[in-house]
Amino acid sequence: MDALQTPDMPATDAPTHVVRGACPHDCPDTCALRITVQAGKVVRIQGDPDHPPTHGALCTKVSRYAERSYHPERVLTPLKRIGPKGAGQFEPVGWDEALDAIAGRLRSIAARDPQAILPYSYAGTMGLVQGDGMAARFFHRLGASLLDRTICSSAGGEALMATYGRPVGMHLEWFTESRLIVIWGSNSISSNLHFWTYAQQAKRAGAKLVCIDPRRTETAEKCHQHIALLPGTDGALALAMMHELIEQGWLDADYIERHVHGWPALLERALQWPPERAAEVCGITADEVRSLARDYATTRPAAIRLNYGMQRVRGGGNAVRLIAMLPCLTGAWRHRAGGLLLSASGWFRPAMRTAWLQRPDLLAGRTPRTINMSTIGDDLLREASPGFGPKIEALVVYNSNPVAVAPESAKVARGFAREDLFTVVLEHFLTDTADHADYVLPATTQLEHWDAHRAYGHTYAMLNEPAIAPVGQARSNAEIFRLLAARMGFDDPCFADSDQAMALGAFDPEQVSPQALSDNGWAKLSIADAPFAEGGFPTPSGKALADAPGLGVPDFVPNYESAQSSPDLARRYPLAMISPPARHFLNSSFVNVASLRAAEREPLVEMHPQDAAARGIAQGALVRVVNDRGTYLCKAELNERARPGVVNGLGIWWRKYGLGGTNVNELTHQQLTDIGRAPAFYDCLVDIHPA
Ligand SMILES: Nc1nc2c(c(=O)[nH]1)N[C@H]1C(S)=C(S)[C@@H](COP(=O)(O)OP(=O)(O)OC[C@H]3O[C@@H](n4cnc5c(=O)[nH]c(N)nc54)[C@H](O)[C@@H]3O)O[C@H]1N2
Ligand SMILES: Nc1nc2c(c(=O)[nH]1)N[C@H]1C(S)=C(S)[C@@H](COP(=O)(O)OP(=O)(O)OC[C@H]3O[C@@H](n4cnc5c(=O)[nH]c(N)nc54)[C@H](O)[C@@H]3O)O[C@H]1N2
Ligand SMILES: [Mo]
Repeated sequence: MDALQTPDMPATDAPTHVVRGACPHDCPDTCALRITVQAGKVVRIQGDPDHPPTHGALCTKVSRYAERSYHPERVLTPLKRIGPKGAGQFEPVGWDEALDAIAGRLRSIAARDPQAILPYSYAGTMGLVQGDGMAARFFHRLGASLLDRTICSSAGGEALMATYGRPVGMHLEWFTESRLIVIWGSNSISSNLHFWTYAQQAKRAGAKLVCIDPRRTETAEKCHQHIALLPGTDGALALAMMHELIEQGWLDADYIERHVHGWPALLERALQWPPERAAEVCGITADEVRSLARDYATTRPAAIRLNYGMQRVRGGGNAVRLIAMLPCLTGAWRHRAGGLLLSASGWFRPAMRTAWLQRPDLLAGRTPRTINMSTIGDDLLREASPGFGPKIEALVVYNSNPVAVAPESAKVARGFAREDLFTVVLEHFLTDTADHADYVLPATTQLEHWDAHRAYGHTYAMLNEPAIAPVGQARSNAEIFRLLAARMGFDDPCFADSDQAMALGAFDPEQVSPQALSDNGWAKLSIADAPFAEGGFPTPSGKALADAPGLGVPDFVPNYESAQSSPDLARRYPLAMISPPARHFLNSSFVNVASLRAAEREPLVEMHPQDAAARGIAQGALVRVVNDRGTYLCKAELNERARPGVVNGLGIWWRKYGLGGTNVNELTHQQLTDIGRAPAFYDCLVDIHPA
């Protein structure tokens, strides 16, 4: 945690002023920023000391945000392709030329079938305006294919909806009062730093911290106990914990009776999971299962910080449903420092003016098909068919780098390389995806535009004011879609709304005080301290659902790829590979910031020394990580962060900064999770050979 002095800024006597901002990145922390500007330049970015979750501290990456915004390789003019697809050869063109050409092409495709046009975006910025604000209005009016935005959190998100009615959970702040914190599938120090600050306060006050993670992360090292289970086996562990709660008489019968629906059927299932059975599936000891259950049941208040790492497997949705039942069975929700937090995003839903921001009514009765962003590799390679609809002829990408981040990337890259595909990419940099564009349009960064933000790891609404004028000829995403709308002849008045008006109008003023937003840059939602102490889950019955409509009672669902579920495959590819985030990158963002890339050194796969010895692989050796889908070239990092049988391919390098133009998604597949249609990135068998 270090605040940054932007390097190489001339010291002048010019006066400075401070602008309030919000970190735009896809991270649970959504920090409040204080941006110091001098002579029209950002000279310093700090965390807001008054915003409780931020507490004046920023991560290393965002401390370097000015370095990213003033990066010499930033795209500063519109670019037109002059080389083969994917070669990244462009010439600068004027805005009018680029926008006229794009609107002309989109219009001619839309005249045949607008569903042949696909927007592709994720959370490069989580802003409500520069995310799916004006862009959503544009694509709704156009009648383009809809995008199912599943790449990150939809397995866990829909599992929470099935259990609690919405993705809601504990307040971040009360973790300080917990006596037991189970950090489950989260490397908090790396990807949820501000939660870790609260957890440390609890630790200093005597709380026990337990980490459940196949990898011995820096977070696991700092907990009292680390349970290194096999990837994709969390559901079995949760069932065995329930078994112990039942057998030892640790259930809160009164809470269950009043606030849980469907427990008897789940109880029957849990009784089939004695600790020995789960231990076998999870690759841990029965004592570990028992002690976890005992700690969880007998420590008050007990909190679970679940994160998305554990849901990136076939059974991720069922596992989240099972884990989300645990605090209902022990009554942990009775205390404000007990319960569970996976996502807080659902708390914002009633306060957001989503229909106004996104205008789905502009579809005017049309019901375009939906394309799942997680199967973009296959879908770009599909011909027209009655089941699929028209071939995808045009892609408009913003806030995402699918060629690097989507699963089975050889297919994704092949799809993006189609000569007949028209691709527009709104970007800050020439990413692997932008390299495949017909036109690249220069987008503003968070320092240069208005936005409004919700969070998924805390309960403060946030406002971002522009600190500086756009760098070069950059324009905000919203402005680019506004200009395209005008050229397409879209005349609904909503296409004239300014970025500022959209940011200030994003929240219902009755629920999020506009005064607080503009005075502080943030405003806390008003939610009870212990929101489910007396039940009141946002389900129709107000009860938590062990048995959910359409889904039934959750169960352990084994991985697609594991020794147990696919023994033939496991004989050929005996190592399970997970590919969690690298600490100094944010997904594939920041890979091009030299100081952060230097901190991550090289594309690495962590292996246990035993697994390496069996393959004649030495520390630092160049290796080929392989399966039937592809080959990833990287360096072997031998250490005990990896448990035997599991390797960690840290993500997500740009392919062009990788070795041999590869990254870890060469190996991942496009099969989807049980709930939420999400990718199963961490459900992946490989083998490793010296290169
Ligand atoms: N520094 C940094 N911060 C980030 C990101 C980043 O790339 N870099 N990414 C951001 C994004 S997009 C997201 S979605 C969030 C959340 O990101 P998450 O995906 O929750 O990332 P992590 O907190 O690293 O947690 C993943 C942890 O889960 C572990 N894991 C993998 N498989 C399993 C399993 O089957 N079971 C269990 N119990 N654990 C498993 C991994 O070893 C890893 O330590 O983080 C955000 N924050
Ligand atoms: N193997 C493996 N693959 C993974 C994961 C994993 O753990 N393992 N994690 C998955 C997860 S959780 C996620 S969320 C996805 C993330 O995947 P993406 O959402 O694609 O995230 P990034 O790679 O950070 O790319 C975001 C891009 O948006 C751009 N951007 C940022 N702000 C703006 C803006 O204001 N305007 C425009 N036009 N562009 C902007 C950035 O420059 C960046 O290139 O990756 C997934 N892929
Ligand atoms: Mo994510």
